[in-house]
Amino acid sequence: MTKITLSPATRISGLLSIEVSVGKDGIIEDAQCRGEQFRGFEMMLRGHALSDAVYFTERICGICSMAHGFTAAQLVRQIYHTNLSREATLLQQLMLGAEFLQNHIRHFYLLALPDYMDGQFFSSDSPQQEPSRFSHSEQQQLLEHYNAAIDYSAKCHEMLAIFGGKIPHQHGLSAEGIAVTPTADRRLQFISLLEPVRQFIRNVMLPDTFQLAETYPDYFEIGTRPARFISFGLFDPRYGGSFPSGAFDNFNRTPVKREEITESVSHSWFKESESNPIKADLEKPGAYSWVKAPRYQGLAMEGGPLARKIIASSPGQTLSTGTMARLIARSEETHLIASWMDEWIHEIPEEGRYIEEFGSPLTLTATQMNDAPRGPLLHSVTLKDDHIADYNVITPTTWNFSPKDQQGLPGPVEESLIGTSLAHFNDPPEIGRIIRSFDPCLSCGTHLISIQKESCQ
Ligand code: NFE
Repeated sequence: MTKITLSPATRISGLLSIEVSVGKDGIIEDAQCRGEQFRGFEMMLRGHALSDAVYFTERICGICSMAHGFTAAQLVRQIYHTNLSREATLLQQLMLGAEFLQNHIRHFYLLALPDYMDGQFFSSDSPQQEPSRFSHSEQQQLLEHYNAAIDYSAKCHEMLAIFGGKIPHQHGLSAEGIAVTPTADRRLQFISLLEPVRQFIRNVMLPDTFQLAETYPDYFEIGTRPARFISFGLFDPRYGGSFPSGAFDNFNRTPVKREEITESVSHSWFKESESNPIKADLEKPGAYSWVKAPRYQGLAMEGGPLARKIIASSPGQTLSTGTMARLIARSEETHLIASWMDEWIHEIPEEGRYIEEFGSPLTLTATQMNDAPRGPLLHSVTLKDDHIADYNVITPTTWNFSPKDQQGLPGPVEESLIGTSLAHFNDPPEIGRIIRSFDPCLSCGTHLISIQKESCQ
């Protein structure tokens, strides 16, 4: 058995190490995803006013701060039993949509694509892995698109900042609605950024994704795992395009039930105790990650664009769960979301109800679940004396990059690695390609939360 360690895994967000054990036949027999970053946002929130949740949780991460703010804002509205108007909802969705476009464009070109190109295109002293299957001129063109993608993903952040005030950590978003009025000039500014981004996605990113899939068709079979997916749903179905929520196991799609979600810390650096907050334990035997292991009905579920695509499609369709299927689903989703955004921005009136007023809190606990770019995101809160007593976050990367659970069952990325046949032991390209297809964000993945089920409800 040979051990191969990638530490730190590069071209991802946050600190991650991967260790695989490879048999003599070159097949990965075991894998460990190690989240090596600890952040305790839930601890910081204790004792704060509920309205702080939006602004604190936005700061969990610089690339999905809108997803956290959007989810926290919905959570706060649950506590006050308040809904936003159609126009305010669409405006918040436009901001969230811009974040999805920014993440997905940047992921495809800057994080995933270099895995399939020759290293010398990026650095003259880059170690040579296996040679790219793309010709020199194809790679030159992809490099041009790589450079263009930097500008297009920046335009997406500019879009978000029009109504958010700034990005990351937009302060135009609040639980009550949007603090920036959608004047005609702001809407025009938004449209003038969205239109070239849409064209880039349609005319460049989608064709490049399909060209990659044609050049590396074996990656439909590399990085596969059992077809188990979860989505909490994305965007309000009453107002146009959206993805449904659902749990998908063995070709069977069922509604998601909060009470079926559990978290194991058996292989995480946390004490196995019922105390709240739970305590770190770096000496714990068998532990290898700061990430915990969420499970749905006891099973490891994958979240993200492929999950949303499969859960949204009609049952019985053939599906690949491999590396290339994840990349294609992400690019297709980028195209779809950009076209929904084009409809929404044209429906936004200048005069509308963009801010709600809150009375007194009407409940003391709430859970909000909706999808972020990388998959299912859950925020839950318990209030005491008008302040936060307990706040919990379970992020997409916690699902995808979870370590083994108390049954010893691996997390989704570990499942995708196990069984993979490596062409070279020395610097195998398969491992990086598989893990990056999930678009890891370990800044989001590691949190300290309670293992007491009742405090999450
Ligand atoms: Ni830091 Fe995030 C997304 C969230 S990932 S990027 O998408 O929530 O766990």
